[in-house]
Amino acid sequence: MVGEHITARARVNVALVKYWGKRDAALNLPATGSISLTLDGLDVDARVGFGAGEADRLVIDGADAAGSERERLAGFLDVVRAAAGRRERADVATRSRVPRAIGLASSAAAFAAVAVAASRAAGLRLDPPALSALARRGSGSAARSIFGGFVEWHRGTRDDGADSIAEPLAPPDAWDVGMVVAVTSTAPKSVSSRDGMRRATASPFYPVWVAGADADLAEARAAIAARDLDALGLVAEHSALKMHAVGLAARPPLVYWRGATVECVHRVWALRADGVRAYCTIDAGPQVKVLCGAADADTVAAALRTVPGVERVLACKPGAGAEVLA
Ligand code: 2P0
Repeated sequence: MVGEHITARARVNVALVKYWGKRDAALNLPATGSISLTLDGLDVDARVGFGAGEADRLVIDGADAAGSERERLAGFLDVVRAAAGRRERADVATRSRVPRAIGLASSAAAFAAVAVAASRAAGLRLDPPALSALARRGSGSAARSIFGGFVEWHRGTRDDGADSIAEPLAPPDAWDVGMVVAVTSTAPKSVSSRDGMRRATASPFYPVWVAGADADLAEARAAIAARDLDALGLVAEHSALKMHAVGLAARPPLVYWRGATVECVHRVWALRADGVRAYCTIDAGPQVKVLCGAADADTVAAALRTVPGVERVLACKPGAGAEVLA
């Protein structure tokens, strides 16, 4: 018998205090907590059902999943099946509205959407914290995309990861901020986040990175509670630059930036000198993401478009958490 199909939607998130390193790679348990903003408009829909048959049917953006992508998704479905005590094959189709060319990883949105749809299709009724713990098994940052707006993912201390879950800090409509993304390269990245994190762990700066996380988290949490954009922006820039410093000092080194990446950072700092409250963050790739007041997003986007090497600029608003569509 083929069970009911469920469709769910989840959105990408951008970390303001970064997740960069694991205390358990199998369970995706982070070495530090992190804080992010979920974005509107960049989402993934996942339709999942369980039923009779031999092999999982896994379709990503209209094409059969293959290689490591298939392995990772099938492995995640095994986690759902084990939790639900089911053995049927899965029927999964995901559709991404995160343009591949913009270099914003959609795995957080994808695994959050699959976690919501697959758990429900398998007969589990999980609350948002449990969904967050489940999504984390697919991709660490997916734990945060279960919730909308500003979100904190806790490191947790338990070996089984039960307390390494995200929680909302402020809903998407609580604060009028924007995030402007400057795309500086659409080439596939040379080192995946997963491999980059592994390499960063051996950097001589890694212990310093881990030791500073709690202070950064406290600063960001307080800034969000006070709706203090300057305080949040400053700690976000600090966290991102420290994350990249860890990689620069690794052997072999990890350099995600292109020339235009650095030029965008300088452009944002020049805007700040002119009184525009805008702050950079950079993930495991060459794009620059700029946190600003919603009213300044057009000014920031226009400035970034003038930076040589910037291919595309995208302005986003805070987005909602993962949801069941049908
Ligand atoms: C973050 N990144 O906090 C950090 C900053 C990239 C740079 O989370 O191995 O795809 O699946 O847990 O979640 C990207 O890493 O890695 C990421 P896995 P994930 O957003």
